[in-house]
Amino acid sequence: MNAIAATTHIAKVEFEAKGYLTPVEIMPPQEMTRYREEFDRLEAITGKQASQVGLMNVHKHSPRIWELVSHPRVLAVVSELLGSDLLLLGSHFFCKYPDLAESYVSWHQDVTYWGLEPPKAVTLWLSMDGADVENGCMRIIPSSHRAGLLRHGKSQTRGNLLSVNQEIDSSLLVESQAVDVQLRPGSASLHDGMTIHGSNPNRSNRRRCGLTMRFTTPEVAPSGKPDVVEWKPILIQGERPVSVISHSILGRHLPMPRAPCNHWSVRLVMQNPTSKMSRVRRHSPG
Ligand SMILES: O=C(O)CCC(=O)C(=O)O
Repeated sequence: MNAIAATTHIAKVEFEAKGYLTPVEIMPPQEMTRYREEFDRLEAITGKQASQVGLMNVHKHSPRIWELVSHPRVLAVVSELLGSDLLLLGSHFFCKYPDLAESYVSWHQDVTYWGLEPPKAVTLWLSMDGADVENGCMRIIPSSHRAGLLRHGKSQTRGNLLSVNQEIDSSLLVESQAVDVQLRPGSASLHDGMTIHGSNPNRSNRRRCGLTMRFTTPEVAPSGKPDVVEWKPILIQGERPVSVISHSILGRHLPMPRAPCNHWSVRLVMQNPTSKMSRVRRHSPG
């Protein structure tokens, strides 16, 4: 095994054992400035309140955010874990402000409401501002992905940024085992879709913004279940899973034309023959 193959192997073994990998440098902190400026621009248009979790799939409109989700280093590290054929399910900014009402992210497993069959996904969380204990960095329970999917109830505490206020009861996990995922700007963590994670409120005087990128592989299909996220995945690297994928408007807007996986919506309809698409309630991914 050569040195690069050995590093790759170690990263994958560590990820499979612990359910996460951190820190992974995507770019030096100074290179992050131009991307942070783009987030600042989007935030100025959207407003802080809505920018906490409202900026979803911006890579479809902003060439600069597209550069992040298709960054060679991002794709290389995700490929180490999932293989070279990759679907980008979506991207989502999570931003906690010091001057808004306190917000946090409850303990949860990502794939619970993601409607993936099989429920396989990896999130890359890219630090835009720098994340530490004080400003509410992400916290992860090591090896928790091995316990399988846990029951999620509703949080009783105000300020949960998750879309349906889902929460794993604290009696089902050992909170003292949590690891703080502190990251400087331009660095990332990766976690398995089954890994339990969350984050505390931002108690600093600094913003804490991260861009989550959600990846899976082409053999994964929508489960067709109700009450799940409706994804419009993009085959961001590698082979197309089926022949029905056609080029779409994405190709015209983005520097690197890629087709969305149209077979997903086809399968979604086929697996819900009795339910109208409009009746299927959908969640946002967070
Ligand atoms: O940014 C955070 O604090 C939480 C992010 C998260 O829950 C996720 O990436 O799934």
